[in-house]
Amino acid sequence: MERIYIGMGSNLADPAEQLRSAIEALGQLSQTSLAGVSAFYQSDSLLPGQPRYTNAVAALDSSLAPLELLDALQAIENDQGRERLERWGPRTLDLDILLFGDRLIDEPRLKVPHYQIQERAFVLYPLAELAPQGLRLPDGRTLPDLLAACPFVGLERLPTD
Ligand code: A4P
Ligand code: MG
Repeated sequence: MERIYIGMGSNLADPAEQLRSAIEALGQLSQTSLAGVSAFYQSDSLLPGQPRYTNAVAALDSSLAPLELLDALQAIENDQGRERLERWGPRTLDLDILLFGDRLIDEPRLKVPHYQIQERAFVLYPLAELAPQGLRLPDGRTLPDLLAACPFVGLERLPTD
């Protein structure tokens, strides 16, 4: 079993509902249990002219291999109507593997840690709700280091229900 953190994002077709469906699907993956889910956060798109995003992070404990998990996440994205028209285009659901245990993965289909964790408040703050304070990236940086360098700007934490 390894602890895995998944970044979830949506900016089409009722984003909060997309995230709730994704969480349910993550909870049904084989060899995997859902260990926690952050609050939902809204923020403007990194690309201008797109609808606002809703983002959250989920923690999984899984014995799936990394590429098996990636396949499963892409199947969930497809089930929820994801159409890959353009890179970075608006999407019903995006599931990114942020961290996979303490592994460094550099394969054509999968780079872990996700390449922009450190720049994205909408990833770091929900991650911080779930991860232990002492969490380290494979390169040794801790979560508090990353948070200190990434201000909570433009993020709106939605009330949990
Ligand atoms: N891939 C490589 N590494 C990974 C990984 N760690 N997790 C490959 C998941 N996939 C990984 O992804 C393209 C390919 O990346 C996959 O086929 C997989 O083999 P994709 O999801 O099809 O394409 P994408 O999402 O358009 O690209 P990318 O680079 O994942 O975009 P991002 O970085 O997710 O950016 N603004 C706000 N506020 N919130 C957002 O969530 N997201 C984006 C999209 C832009 N602006 C945003 C947000
Ligand atoms: Mg993606």
